[in-house]
Amino acid sequence: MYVILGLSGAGKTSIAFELEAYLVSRGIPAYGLDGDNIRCGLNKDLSFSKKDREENIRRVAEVARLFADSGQICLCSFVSPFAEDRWVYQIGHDMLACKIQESDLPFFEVFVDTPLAVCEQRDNKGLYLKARQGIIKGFTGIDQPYETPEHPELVLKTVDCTVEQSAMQVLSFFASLLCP
Ligand code: GGZ
Repeated sequence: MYVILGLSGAGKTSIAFELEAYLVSRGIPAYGLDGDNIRCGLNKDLSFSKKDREENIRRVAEVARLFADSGQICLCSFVSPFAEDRWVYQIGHDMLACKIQESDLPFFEVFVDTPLAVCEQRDNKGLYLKARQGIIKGFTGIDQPYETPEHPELVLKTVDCTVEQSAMQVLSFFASLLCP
C-alpha cells in the first residue's frame, strides 16, 4: 500500500493516477483512492473536522487493506494532516486500539513536499482563495494545521518537476525494493 500525503494542490492525486496508469498498462494491478472517488461516495457523510478526517482515513485504510489483500497495489492520496491518524493506514484501526504496531502489509509513505505558497499559487480548484476569504473554514494549511510526516520512505519535491518525473521517482523506489 502506498500512502501519498501532502497539502491540497501538492500534486498527490496527479502522481498517484500517473502511477496507476503506468502500472496497469504493464499488467500490474493498481488502484488509486483519493478524495474525489471516496468523499463523493463511501465517505460523503464526512466533513473536514478533525474527527471526520480521522474517520475518513480509518475507512480509506480499511478499503485499501482489502485492495492490498486482493493483490493490488493500492495508491491512497489523501491530505491526512494529522500524524496520529496516519498509523491507521499502516497497522489498522483495531491494532491501533491495542497499540500493536506491527503488520505484514507492505506499506510506504510518500510525502509530496510542495510548499504551501506553491499550492496556494496553483489553487486549481479555487479552494485556497475561498479559505483565505473565510468561505471555507478549517482548510488545511490555512486555518488548520498540517503535520509534516517525520519519517516518510520517500519525499517528492514537485517544484520544477513534471508529474511524470515524480511518478518515475516512486517507480524507481519501488524497483529498488524489488531488486535491491
Ligand atoms: C483540506 C479540503 C478541505 C479542507 C475541501 N481542508 O485539492 P483537493 O481539494 O482535491 O484536495 C483536498 C481534498 C482533501 O480531502 P481528503 O479526504 O484528502 O482530506 S483528509 O485526508 O484531510 O480527510 C481539497 C478538498 O478535499 N478540501 N475542504 N477544509 N482539503
